[in-house]
Amino acid sequence: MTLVTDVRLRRVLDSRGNPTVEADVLTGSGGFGRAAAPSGASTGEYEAVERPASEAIAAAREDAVPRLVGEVHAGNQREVDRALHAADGTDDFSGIGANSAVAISMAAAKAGADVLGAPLYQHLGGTFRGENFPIPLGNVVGGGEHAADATDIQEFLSAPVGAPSVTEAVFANAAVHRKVHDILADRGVPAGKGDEGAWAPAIDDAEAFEVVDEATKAVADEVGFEVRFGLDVAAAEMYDAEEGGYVYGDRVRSTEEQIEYVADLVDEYDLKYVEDPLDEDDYEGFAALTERVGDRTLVCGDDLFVTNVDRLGTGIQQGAGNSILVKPNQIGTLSDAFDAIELAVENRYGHVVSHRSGETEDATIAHLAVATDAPFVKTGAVGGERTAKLNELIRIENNAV
Ligand code: 2PG
Ligand code: MG
Repeated sequence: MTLVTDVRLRRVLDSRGNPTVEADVLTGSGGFGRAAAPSGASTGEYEAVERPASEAIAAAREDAVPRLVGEVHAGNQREVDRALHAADGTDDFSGIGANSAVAISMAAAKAGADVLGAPLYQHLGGTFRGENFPIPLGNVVGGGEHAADATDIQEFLSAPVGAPSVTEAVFANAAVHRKVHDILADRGVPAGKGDEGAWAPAIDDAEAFEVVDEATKAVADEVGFEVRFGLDVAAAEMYDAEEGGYVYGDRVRSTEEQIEYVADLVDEYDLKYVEDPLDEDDYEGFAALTERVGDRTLVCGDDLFVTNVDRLGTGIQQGAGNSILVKPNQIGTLSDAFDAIELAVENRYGHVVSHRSGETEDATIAHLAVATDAPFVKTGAVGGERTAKLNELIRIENNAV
């Protein structure tokens, strides 16, 4: 019923105006799925390889499409993803491009769900999917690689941990985003937006902490539930071995100072979440920080783990972090992302399903987060390519998909 009958690939725009790969998968019984690859700016060194969109499309047309059409069933995700690996022939998807691979993998899942007449989250998660909805982490202030002349820390993330529903949580994040703007305006600080829709004011990190702390507390008072915040330090982008550590404007923090600094921030601001506080090669530093603050905050590996079971396995052995960011395009297929989630869950690591800074209207990650019972989903606070996922979460909560 779900035998793949056609795979169509095209270039479409992403939110930064760059070309990305969109895939349509068609099956027998009229099944149809469409998905598009996102794209990172602060990409980890160990991620699967994204090729320029036209090259990825040409390579996938030549090598992958013949192995899919008439050969595999869209309803059998493992079969689809094995065919993508076989067509690629490398261990980092540099053959057909992780962007072609992930677009096809996600489109096949949607086609499989379509034939079954089931919502995607149910097809991916089964009837026994978790009953808990993920708390959305909303990027409200940011800089790093996502905006020039703004904060050194890449993302300040609103975390409405006490929200009674996804809907309330989504609106709380939007309210924090608005409140941040008002506080900045009161301080006479103009602010444009970065790649993910977060405010990107020319302030230092210390002032951003003040502003986000004030905004989350004000919104918590208004909505009547707990709203905390967290960070994506994206420290691999700051780390410079020749400079001897982490470069913040004109000061450099050694690894020990960085661990001390982040641990102090966790306590001072009661941070719920700290992503990539150290360099992507520094398992030891991650372990030291996790030892210090892992009982009260999520220490999450993004560039450290790149959704990769081998890297996560190393982290688990060393006690590096206590959670993993999951981005399907970092590893190339949904099956690989599921393997990483399974390993995380078995080892009591939390998993946080995440968007990329370059996105499209594709809402697959909203379904992936619900299907796998993720405690958190990171997908921005405002902006069309972000609200595509947030509104889908609301629809899922309302049984409206
Ligand atoms: C991150 C992501 C998403 P990018 O670092 O977590 O916020 O950014 O897609 O640029 O890697
Ligand atoms: Mg990150």
